[in-house]
Amino acid sequence: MKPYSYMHTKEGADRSSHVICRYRVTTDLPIEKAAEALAAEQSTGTWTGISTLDDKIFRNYGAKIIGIEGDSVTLAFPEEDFSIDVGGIPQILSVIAGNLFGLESLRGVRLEDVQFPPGIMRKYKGPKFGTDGLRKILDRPDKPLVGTIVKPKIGLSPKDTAKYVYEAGSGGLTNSKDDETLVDQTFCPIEERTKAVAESLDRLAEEGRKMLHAVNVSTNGDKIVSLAEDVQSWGAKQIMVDVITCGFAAVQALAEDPGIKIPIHVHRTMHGAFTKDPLHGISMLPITKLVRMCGGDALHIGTLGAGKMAGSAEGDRDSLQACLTEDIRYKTMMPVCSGGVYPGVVAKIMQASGRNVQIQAGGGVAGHPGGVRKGAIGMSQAVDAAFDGIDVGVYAETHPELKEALDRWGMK
Ligand code: RUB
Ligand code: CA
Repeated sequence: MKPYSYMHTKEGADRSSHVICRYRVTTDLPIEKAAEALAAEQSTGTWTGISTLDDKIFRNYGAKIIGIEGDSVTLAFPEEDFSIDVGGIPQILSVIAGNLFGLESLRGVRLEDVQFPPGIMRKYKGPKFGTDGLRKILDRPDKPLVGTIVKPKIGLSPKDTAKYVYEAGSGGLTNSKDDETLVDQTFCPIEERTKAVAESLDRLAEEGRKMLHAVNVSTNGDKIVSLAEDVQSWGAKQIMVDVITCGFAAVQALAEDPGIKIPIHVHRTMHGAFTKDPLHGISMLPITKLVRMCGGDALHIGTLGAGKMAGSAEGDRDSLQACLTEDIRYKTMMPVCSGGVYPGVVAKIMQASGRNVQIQAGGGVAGHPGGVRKGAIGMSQAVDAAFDGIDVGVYAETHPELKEALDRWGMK
């Protein structure tokens, strides 16, 4: 009755048949002992040697400790530990990001990265639209997409919301979206809002402006797909879902529902509860990989160090790369930079992100001294300038809406 032993697992594992997870571990134990505790908890599921565990089970199904470097521990979980068809992402997470966070012997554990073998990747379809699909709908092949979040998030009626969207589109924005907290409150019922916004989008289209607005369908698991289908039938051209509060399975259910034929914008509200602490929780990188597997078409990844939300530029860059890498079988997913964005930070974001990105601003549009339309013009001008490699300050000299925005908020 041997307890879990590092020596026992050291021989390595074939990456093509294992899920590889890298954890950052903070502990008073020797790091090998901490790695054993992690591997044991997430595979044999107990802390001591047990009579029901034989070498064969251990060899075939036990997590292998394949790397220890400083405070970083890499575990390899055999593919057979996962139950993809029935179980899916909820089951995957309970293995790679489950009870280990609560282990008393570890002061902190952070899941920093995960790599899935082809056998598991094949079971997921990835985005239906992705970056190219969104660009095609918007007829915007090269420039960053530029959007807004309708603000304030409380109190606007469907008519106010539709007016905001029309003004934003008239000012040149390609995207707008509901705030993550707005679903079907009495001040802004979802059916009326969706229909009113659809009219604005149609009017914009008649005027030659293509625009998407993501309607937030975040709700209970038993209702989300039918709500999204309803929203689509009321004229929505894009839906939004809060992935952390609704779950990865909700994103997958929306993406794989044959009736839903519009792109999915994925918000990450609540992620800060486990991404913010560098020593404990889950980094955005695994979240990004899972959202892309499940079929999100666009995902919030942070502002690469430029905006109001905490997040390291380096971590955001990892997520950006995971959205856009062509090394995996799925379509690329649009990275969304949002949170405290205004025209004066656009160049800084684009320097870090490149052109394949959606940049969006709520207050940075609605707070413009000239109103939403001028705010949208100012944001669009900032994107145009940065895209053409022109200094935003210089561009502002001949673009009054941008100048007013820079006068109000400055440059970063
Ligand atoms: C931003 C906003 C979004 C944030 C969330 O509003 O409403 O919820 O983007 O953060 P504003 P993140 O532009 O007025 O700050 O994108 O980092 O998940
Ligand atoms: Ca918000």
